[in-house]
Amino acid sequence: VTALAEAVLAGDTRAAARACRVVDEAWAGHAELLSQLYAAASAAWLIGVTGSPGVGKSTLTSRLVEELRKEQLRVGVVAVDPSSPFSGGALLGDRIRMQAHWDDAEVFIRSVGTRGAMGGLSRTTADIARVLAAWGASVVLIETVGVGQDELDVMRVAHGTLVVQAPGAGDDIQAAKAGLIECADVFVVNKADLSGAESLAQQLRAMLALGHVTAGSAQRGGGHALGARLPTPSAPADAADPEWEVSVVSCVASRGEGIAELLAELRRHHAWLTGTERGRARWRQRLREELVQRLQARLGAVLFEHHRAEIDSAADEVSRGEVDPYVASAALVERWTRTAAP
Ligand SMILES: Nc1nc2c(ncn2[C@@H]2O[C@H](COP(=O)(O)OP(=O)(O)O)[C@@H](O)[C@H]2O)c(=O)[nH]1
Ligand SMILES: [Mg+2]
Repeated sequence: VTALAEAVLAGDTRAAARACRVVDEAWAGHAELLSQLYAAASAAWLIGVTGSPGVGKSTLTSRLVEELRKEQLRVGVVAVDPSSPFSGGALLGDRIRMQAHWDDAEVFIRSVGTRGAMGGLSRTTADIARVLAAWGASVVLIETVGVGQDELDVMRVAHGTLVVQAPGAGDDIQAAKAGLIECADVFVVNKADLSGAESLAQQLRAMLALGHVTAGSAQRGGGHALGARLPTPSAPADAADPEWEVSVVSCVASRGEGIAELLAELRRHHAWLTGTERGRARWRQRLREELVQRLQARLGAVLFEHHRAEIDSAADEVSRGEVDPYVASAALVERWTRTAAP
């Protein structure tokens, strides 16, 4: 493990590919490997790119890679394709759109095609992104389809998240899921060459303005989902420590238009995240969520392994109708927490 970690840290591409497999398939030693890579990986900038199928995420990602390569930066790309049954397999279309970078030794493209058995898709994606970061990528782009909760959870590992939308995709604001909208640090209206793009951008800006209102009501207990990551008007306006204002950038990814502007906006977001109190507090919160997720996965596994016999016999009692699952689960937890107490 240490030899592999050292090779990855030295920037060896084949070692990075191997480390990706170790992590993807949760081979023995994968946690130790990741632990050895973590410090170096923390230096990288992780950018999430999400949105419905066909809006142009892969095209946009490829253009962002191009832009970053102009600055001689090493870049990693993690394409999340949960529907793919092939481990490590990417959609053919993505391969074609990324083709420009396949023979560039400074670009590492890796797809996550399976739901990792250990802690799910978001765990695997975060870990793969960190391997690429440890290999030396200054920026890692993570492309995922914004459909299920799993795919959205993936975005939590990113410092900044782009939510891509396009006109005529049957994907106007009304159709967009609240979860997807809450992910956004920057909205991209792609396919700005098509009619309807300007109106889509206007709708998004109007929705963000509305978010100012609903975010406040969420804080007062209204619980409006939209408010979660949007600026809160009830927070005192503080010029020295501003809240991040979600913005809207228009692009024509297929022609490379608007990409430099988009990257500049992402950098502005990153400067906010790392350079302000509120930004740093948000990032700490995100790291805490990851820790809790990992704890839940590990505790669950330990618990089920350790108490398998008890769980089996409780399941038998439930199936015989001797007890209901509410009482049975409460009784087990009660017993375990009592045993665990000092
Ligand atoms: N008109 C137009 N088409 C685009 C643009 N960007 C991407 N496309 C096309 O949209 C389709 C889907 O692109 P893709 O990047 O695979 O979308 P993804 O599924 O979100 O990754 C492809 O045929 C692209 O060529 C754009 O800015 N304008
Ligand atoms: Mg794609």
